Amino acid sequence: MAPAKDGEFVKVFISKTLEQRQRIETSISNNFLFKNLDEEQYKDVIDAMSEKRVHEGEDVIVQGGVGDYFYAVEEGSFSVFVSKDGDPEIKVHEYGPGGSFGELALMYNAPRAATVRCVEKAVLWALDRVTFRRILMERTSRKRRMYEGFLEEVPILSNLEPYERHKIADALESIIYNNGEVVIQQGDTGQSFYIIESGEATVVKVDENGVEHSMGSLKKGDYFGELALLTDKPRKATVIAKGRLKCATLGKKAFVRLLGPVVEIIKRNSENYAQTANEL
Ligand code: 1OR
Repeated sequence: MAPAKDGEFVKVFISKTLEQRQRIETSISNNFLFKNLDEEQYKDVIDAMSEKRVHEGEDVIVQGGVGDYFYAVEEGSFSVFVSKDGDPEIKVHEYGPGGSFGELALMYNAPRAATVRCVEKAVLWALDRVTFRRILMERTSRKRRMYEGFLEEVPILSNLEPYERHKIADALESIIYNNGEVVIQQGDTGQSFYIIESGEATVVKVDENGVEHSMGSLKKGDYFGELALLTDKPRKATVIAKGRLKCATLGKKAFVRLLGPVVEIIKRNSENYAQTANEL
């Protein structure tokens, strides 16, 4: 360990090989909590991480314990268990490569909210509490706060666990469109899913004879763009901003992973469009 001074912080530096650094980079490359770090922050996070190997059946985190580390998963898998009021524990979640856990106790100075148990021999990268709070906490809690109230009011997401909405918040990015701007173009390949934060959008569809039909409008809390992601088919309609439109967007991979619990409802809802489109 060779500590280096940075203002009031003593940076944590755990020496590692180039190969270990590359493995960390791969493990966090698709993790939203590590997005948009500047070069120095990114380097500080990698410098501070330590490798932890765990075997099947080992508890990395025990519910009620004190928060010391945040973990990013390189390989292996984990199950998450919660026990309420002394009742037997219930499995509530799973993590695999690219996932991360253990942020809650560090963010809120709270006891560990769940037990995280290794299911399949794993390699983890552990980040100490001080470095987590200094570099990753601000952006994470800002985003969770920013989207929390909004996501609670999105009808399709209202029945999710608060923690599931937090994970969605981590992955959302807001985009603003001006009046008349095309958000989705009929025929394009689908990359993202959209939820309207404010403003309105109109939906139009051109039929095989080139005739344009208005398919209605969308308002705050409505979502669109799910169909191409669910079916892997081209966009079925064009969505245009009506006035200033602000959307929260999720990329395709995050949509599939995070909206898993509501995908069946989304699919059922989308069958209504098929009916409307057939009536054209
Ligand atoms: P922690 O520091 O509290 C346990 O340590 C970790 O398990 C926690 O951070 C999260 O990273 C992770 N509720 C609470 N923590 C969860 C949950 C969860 N899932 C994963 N963790 N759920 C709500 C259960 C009522 C599951 C939601 C899908």
